[in-house]
Amino acid sequence: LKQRAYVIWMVGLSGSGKSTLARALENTLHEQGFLTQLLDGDNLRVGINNNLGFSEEDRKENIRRAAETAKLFAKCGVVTICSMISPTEEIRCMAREIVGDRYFEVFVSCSVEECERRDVKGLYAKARAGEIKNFTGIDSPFEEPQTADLVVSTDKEPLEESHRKLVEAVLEKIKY
Ligand code: GGZ
Repeated sequence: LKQRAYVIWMVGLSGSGKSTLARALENTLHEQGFLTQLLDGDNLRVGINNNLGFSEEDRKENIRRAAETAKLFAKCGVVTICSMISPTEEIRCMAREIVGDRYFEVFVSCSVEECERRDVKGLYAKARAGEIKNFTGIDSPFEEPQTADLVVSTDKEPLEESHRKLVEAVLEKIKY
């Protein structure tokens, strides 16, 4: 297999564009013949993480399982893309420790205001109305990553530009 099995850990608010970028990254890597696996918080919460909510403890357990799963995929040579809010430094530190030296963190930066303006799924409106509690960026903390390996700003540049930067940085890591 001509690839280094990195774990690409995408961090960002709901609506920041991380899942969109993760899917686009996976498509581009596929086109170039790389073997990939996408782990998305939203999807994992339907399956292996279906007993978890959004308390601090549950988010931690959510990330722990995602990181352990990513580690297994990476062990068999698969480039693994994880798209999880991963809201705190503590949580990201844990992910980094579990995955090890092939952890590559991408901060998908976008202001809460812009995410709320987009409100693709109507979740911010529900959070404002108090229908969803502990919503990240509204009444649950989001600590911006200070040590990400790459930052892309979806509220300052077109998505194609973020995608281009992401692909470039990832290819540099995974290509032999
Ligand atoms: C944050 C929530 C919440 C709360 C439901 N807080 O944009 P989405 O809708 O499709 O994806 C978000 C997803 C976040 O799950 P993660 O596993 O990535 O979160 S974490 O890393 O913090 O464990 C969002 C939806 O779940 N969602 N309720 N209260 N996001």
